[in-house]
Amino acid sequence: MAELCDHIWRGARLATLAPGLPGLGVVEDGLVAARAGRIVYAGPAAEAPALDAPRITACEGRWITPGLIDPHTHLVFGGDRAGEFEQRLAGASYQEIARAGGGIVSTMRATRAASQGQLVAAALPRLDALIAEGATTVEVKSGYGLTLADELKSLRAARALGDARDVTITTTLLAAHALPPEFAGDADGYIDLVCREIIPAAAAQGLADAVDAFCETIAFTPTQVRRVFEAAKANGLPVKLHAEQLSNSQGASLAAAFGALSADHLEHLDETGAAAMARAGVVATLLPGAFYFVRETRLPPIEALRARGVTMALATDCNPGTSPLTSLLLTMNMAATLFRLTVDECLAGVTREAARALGRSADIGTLEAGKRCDLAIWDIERPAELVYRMGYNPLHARVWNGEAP
Ligand code: DI6
Ligand code: FE
Repeated sequence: MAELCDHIWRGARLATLAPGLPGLGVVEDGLVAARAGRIVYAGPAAEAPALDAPRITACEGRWITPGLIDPHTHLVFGGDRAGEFEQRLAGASYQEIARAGGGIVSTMRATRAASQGQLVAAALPRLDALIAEGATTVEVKSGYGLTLADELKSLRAARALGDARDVTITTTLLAAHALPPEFAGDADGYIDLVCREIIPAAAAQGLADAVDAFCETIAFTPTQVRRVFEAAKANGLPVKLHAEQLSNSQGASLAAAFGALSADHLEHLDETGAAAMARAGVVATLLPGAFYFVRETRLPPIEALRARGVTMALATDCNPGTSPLTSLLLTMNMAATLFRLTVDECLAGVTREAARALGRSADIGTLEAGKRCDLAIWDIERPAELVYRMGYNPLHARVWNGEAP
């Protein structure tokens, strides 16, 4: 007797991304079946068990990939920085803009002034842009509140985004993003607040899935980040790190020592850092949108990462200052064009490896039985089209948690 499912997609070409299969794990005449939001079968139609479902969708040769995953965004913030962008085009430097009250502090002020509902309303169009291109999971960081109340408000706004749309939101507490002006000259005092109050409160209220920090000369030192990581561990939260973006602070090695899920940016990563990441299985999350927008010229050491078997995820880094980007398709194009990633690396970067960067590989990121049925169905002839084109969206349909429109 045929096993009853909720929905079957047949006549599709699959990029399963299943580990163990070469490349994208392509299946030419593929079938995906789902029940109760989970994949029951994904593979060759010829090898499928007897399945039936009240809904059967003929995919007419379209490609199905896992739903896309954006594993690094700062989607929740108040205000915007378009005016600052114009000033920069007119020749103003970051320092001049910051001295005039702009930069990250202006976003902090607008975020503090906004209610949770206003933050949600501001973030929804950004989230919708990601969803429109097949994103089914999006990580959202706090980091523009920089007080206990405003960091928790930002995390609640992030969680509320997941209630407002059919998408999985994972939240990351990034209280150690920048030094708020009221702590000027007392970074250690602010780190005390982060470790003693903000991390424990976010953990106790179940508002954070992970803790992140910005390890940089313009942000926090490795010693301060270590304290943040120790507090995260003490509160049972995994860590990740903005590391080696503008200089080499040995942040990646520090992240590796704490078994971080990922180290992100990495333009200034050295051999020692790459080796430490490889040993600890830390995912390298590359952010080509930030690289592009700040007109960075130093490339992340892709060859060293490949040689050591460090897997690479890709993310938009959507934020108002250095990456106002809400397209994972364009992110893949930038990773290929600017970083010379292959098509297979790009697609794995926004699916299987992005799931690893969130510690969610058991649940999402590939088309495999038992995982959540998050699918992106594309009007394309070959996967390279998803990486090759710029500003064109070939998404045909998106399935989140087995729910098709
Ligand atoms: N890295 C960055 O480039 C941004 N934050 C971070 O951790 C800058 C954020 C901003 O300017 O608003
Ligand atoms: Fe970031």
